[in-house]
Amino acid sequence: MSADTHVVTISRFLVEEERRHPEATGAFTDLLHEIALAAKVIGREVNKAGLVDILGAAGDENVHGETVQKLDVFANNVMYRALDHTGLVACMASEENEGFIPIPDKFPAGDYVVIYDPLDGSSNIDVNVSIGTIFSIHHKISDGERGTLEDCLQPGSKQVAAGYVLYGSSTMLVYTSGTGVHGFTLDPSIGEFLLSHPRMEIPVPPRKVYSINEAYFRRWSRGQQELVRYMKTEGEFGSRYIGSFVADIHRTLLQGGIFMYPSDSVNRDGKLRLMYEAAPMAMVVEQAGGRASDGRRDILDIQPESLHQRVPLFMGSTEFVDLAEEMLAVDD
Ligand code: AHM
Ligand code: MG
Repeated sequence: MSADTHVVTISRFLVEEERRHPEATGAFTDLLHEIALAAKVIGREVNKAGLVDILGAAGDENVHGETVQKLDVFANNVMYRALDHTGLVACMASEENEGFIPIPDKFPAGDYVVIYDPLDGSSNIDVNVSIGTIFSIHHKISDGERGTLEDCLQPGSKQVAAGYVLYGSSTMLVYTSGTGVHGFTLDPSIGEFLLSHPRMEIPVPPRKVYSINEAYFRRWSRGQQELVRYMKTEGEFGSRYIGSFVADIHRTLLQGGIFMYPSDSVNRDGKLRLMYEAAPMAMVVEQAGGRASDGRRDILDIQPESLHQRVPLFMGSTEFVDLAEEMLAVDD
């Protein structure tokens, strides 16, 4: 794409970012290219999801005689296969896999650790609601040539980069590598992500919106109940809850507000996963000027103990996350 069109493709953006870091090897740029490619492949299938009834449902054979995979299984495979052979990655972990994912011996290993939720909110597919992919990138810290579990279990503050892909009314890729948050929208006619949201920042003052599954009200702690009661009465907040994490966080980034998935009497640690959902989105939200907390401490400071650990989550405009922490203190 030439400069005079004023269109910045993700490729051009990444190359220009790389030039600003003379020590860069190009490996990070290559890695993000692979993730962007995976996003396009997943997005293409997500857009066809409404056609399963006529083209064949998961488990059926499609018109080509191939078995149709469930979309989350498909997305998981696409992410893995986009990265396994590149020589850029030391190991991976996916919300869809029990253990950490080594790089097969037949491929060279690299220095990056990639952790992902390949298709979050997949229960929303059947009703045509936006879903997303979330990714988190660390440097390998172990000494060996190939990555280990220790490389995956690093606190969010050590992330090199993080981001998400939203399969919504358009497909967007949003990421940060620690110098602001940048959003790209897929132009399907040319198959390229184009820079549409440079330097995203949560607006100040923010829109007063809380986002929580309020049906769990009776299970909440006293502090949590008082917080939501305050927001809807004296606080004069509005309410929005899509029930699809990537979409709820994307709205919060663009408009402000607070997303909450607290602990409750049934789910003591909430529902969302620290490594696949909370930590990467916390890096994005903090880079956009917001905050992310488990109600007591910053999400990015939490040292993970296991790959699939869950964490209560309060994320969005700084002033509302601060307010949540203050009001939840009555529970201590
Ligand atoms: P999933 O990993 O099974 O897709 O669940 C994650 C989703 C998130 O996208 C969303 O924020 C949350 O579950 C909604 O949960 P609930 O239906 O309990 O409100
Ligand atoms: Mg998920």
